[in-house]
Amino acid sequence: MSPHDVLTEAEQRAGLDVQQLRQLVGLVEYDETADPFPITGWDAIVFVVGNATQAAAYFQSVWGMELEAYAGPETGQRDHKAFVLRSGSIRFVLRGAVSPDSPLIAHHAHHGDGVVDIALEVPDVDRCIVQARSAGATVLEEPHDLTDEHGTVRVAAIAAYGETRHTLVQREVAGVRYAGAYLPGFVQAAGVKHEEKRLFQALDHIVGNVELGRMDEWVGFYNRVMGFVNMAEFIGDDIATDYSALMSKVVASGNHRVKFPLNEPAVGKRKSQIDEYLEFYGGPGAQHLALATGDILRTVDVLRSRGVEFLDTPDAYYDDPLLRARIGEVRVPVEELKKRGILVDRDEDGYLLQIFTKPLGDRPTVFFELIERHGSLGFGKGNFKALFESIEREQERRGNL
Ligand code: TYF
Ligand code: FE
Repeated sequence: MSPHDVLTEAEQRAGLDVQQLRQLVGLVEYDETADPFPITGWDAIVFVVGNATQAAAYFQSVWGMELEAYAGPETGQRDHKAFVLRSGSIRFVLRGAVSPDSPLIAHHAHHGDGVVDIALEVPDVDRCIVQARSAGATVLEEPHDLTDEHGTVRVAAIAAYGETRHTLVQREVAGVRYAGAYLPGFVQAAGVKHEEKRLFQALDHIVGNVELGRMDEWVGFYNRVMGFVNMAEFIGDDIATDYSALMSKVVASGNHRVKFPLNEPAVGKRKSQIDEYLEFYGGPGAQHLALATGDILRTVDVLRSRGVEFLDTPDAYYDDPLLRARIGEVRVPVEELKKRGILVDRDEDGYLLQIFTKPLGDRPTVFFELIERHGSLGFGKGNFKALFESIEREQERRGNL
């Protein structure tokens, strides 16, 4: 087994193997001996929300996630509640203020519900911080141990775009793996089980929105600090001015386990969807999380039946004879995709199915994508036009175009 075939703790718990992951999120081979910042994979996505108690219920009952750990006043953490939810190898942590003095209140007042931390599991936190510092990253937390009766986890944190951070989590210290539920201070918890079969099993990518003219700086940040490589898929000037009103480049960890498309607004005829985000989030932040599923049809049906709203796709998208020529054979009749508004794209490696939700909270900021990959390593380039037109219709309905 090569070192980059090592699974994260969350992936192991989910019972996933590397072959399944390869298919779900499109992994590639790479030379890990030259990696200056080795990453095992995603550790957790941490959200600050206005009401973590209710958000935890929403993600369980609607998105079928399972509650696995908790910290709050009952466990000695008086400031805020934190619920740890899981679906497959994806771990969400939802934090909401309890104390009126909690620093989370100012964060939430500024940004609304959003992602504060994209935490990554790494084999060696100290090595990552030496590399990050020498590459000019802002170290927010020096490496330190967190310990409880279940063992020790070593963590540190570096700053990313806006008020987003990357906590680096080393779950094996001095040869011993941490055995607790999530991190020291959390207790194991269980909620009502809503789902026999999980609705999504892995995290594919997280998109960051940054200010006008700063996309290349952030691409450089991930290149320099984390040794991420640039992927071929990008939205340049040409596409931007025609219809997308954004520019985008994608960086990825060596084996593509962690992928970060980075968007900036493009100056166009109308107000960019990225400007709308920046205005309502109050600065740069995480825009969408792409959740990988092996059965996007069923997942969309279940989520719709529970009230999740997706962006619409006009019939013309499916009735275009060029679509059939472009996508070739896919695993279901196009009619089934049309019924649900699922988009399809093909490239030289295979195809993918994808669909986007409307914003999840009150502000037009964070949303989810569902993605089912069949060999394609891309992001749905062939769908950008239809997708961005649909996003703009929603923007217009909100009066922000
Ligand atoms: O992640 C991606 O690149 C695709 C397409 O604002 C996309 O999901 C890009 C930018 C955007 C919405 C979707
Ligand atoms: Fe995406």
